Amino acid sequence: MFELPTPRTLPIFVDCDPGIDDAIALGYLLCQSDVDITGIAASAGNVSTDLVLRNVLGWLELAGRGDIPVHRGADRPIAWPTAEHSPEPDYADDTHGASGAGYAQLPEPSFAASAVPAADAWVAAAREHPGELVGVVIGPATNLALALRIEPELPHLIKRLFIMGGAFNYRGNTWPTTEWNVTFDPESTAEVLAAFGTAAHLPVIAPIEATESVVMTPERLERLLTPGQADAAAAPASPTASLAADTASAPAAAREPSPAAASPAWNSWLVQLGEALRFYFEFHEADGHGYLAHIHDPYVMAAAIEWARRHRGSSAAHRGCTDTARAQALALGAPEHGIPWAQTKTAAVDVELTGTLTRGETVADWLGRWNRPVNAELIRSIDAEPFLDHLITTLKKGPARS
Ligand SMILES: [Ca+2]
Repeated sequence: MFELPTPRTLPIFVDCDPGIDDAIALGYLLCQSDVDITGIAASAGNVSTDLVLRNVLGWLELAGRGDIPVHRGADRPIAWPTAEHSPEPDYADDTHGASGAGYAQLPEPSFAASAVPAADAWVAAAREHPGELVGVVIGPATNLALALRIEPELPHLIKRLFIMGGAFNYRGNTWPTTEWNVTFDPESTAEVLAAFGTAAHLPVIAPIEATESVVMTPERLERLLTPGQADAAAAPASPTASLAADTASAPAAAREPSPAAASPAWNSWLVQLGEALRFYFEFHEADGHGYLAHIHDPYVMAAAIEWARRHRGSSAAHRGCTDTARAQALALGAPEHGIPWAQTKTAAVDVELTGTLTRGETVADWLGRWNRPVNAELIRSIDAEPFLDHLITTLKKGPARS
């Protein structure tokens, strides 16, 4: 029987800098049949804007999703000279490979990026879906900061903002106390946090002390790439295999769809993701973490989508919200709403812009010493095991076939 496709009712705008963990997050996004991907902004960060743009287009091409609008981001952090010949920022090519995609071989895109720049695209998406759009920033916040200069009302047009970035009271992964996205463009994060602190729903920040618990290992990658027993059960199954697949205590791999359940195109996508991850494992090993990878971005994408799913529809209070949810949130330390797979805490947060040793450090005023209003909900810990099971199962199943 012909099945109608799921209506795409959750508008999401993504700003990213793929980047290997960004690629996983984009893969997860492509697997969501109810999400309306209003646009993807390509931000300078892990590699240059040119390479990030190429990677976004390449990963989408591989997935057969040339229909998604992709927008070129700014070339330089907002506080840098705007002259065309301003120096190149430092990129994270040691972490993500010279291309930004590790050992993955991405196809030449058959479609072009949109002519609309990323900052304008943020504004257009927010205006088109007032009170409904969920924004996900998994790269530097440069484009969003530029968008705020075009449309200062963005915090009241966007339903909720989810940001991967920062390191609060934690050793950094870039400088001793700083995280990559914020280090790349500290002024942009500071501007975004100052503006979005007045939003009806506080922006959600997932810093590295939380996201580092989401660890991809060679074993998990193998689970992702190897056909599981679920397929055998779906085809000519042995009674034992069926029983195992139906038993809650069975290993996760036995209950997962195999790549064979997805389309051949998606299988190719996963194979290239595996090649990207091989590079990521090698980097983390060289950096002293072992042969594994901290995958920061996919959690933030998933939390945003799942939160949006639980809060469907237009946020009636998106303008000048004075409801009790926000009032409660403003009580120091009280989370506004349940964020999936996580424990959270609210606080006034800001970015160090002038420290001689700590520029780019994110600071949370846990004890209210600044006497400033709370402006963010911070992920303090992630239930990594159930989230990783969910992530692997989702990626393995692939996008819904149309
Ligand atoms: Ca990223």
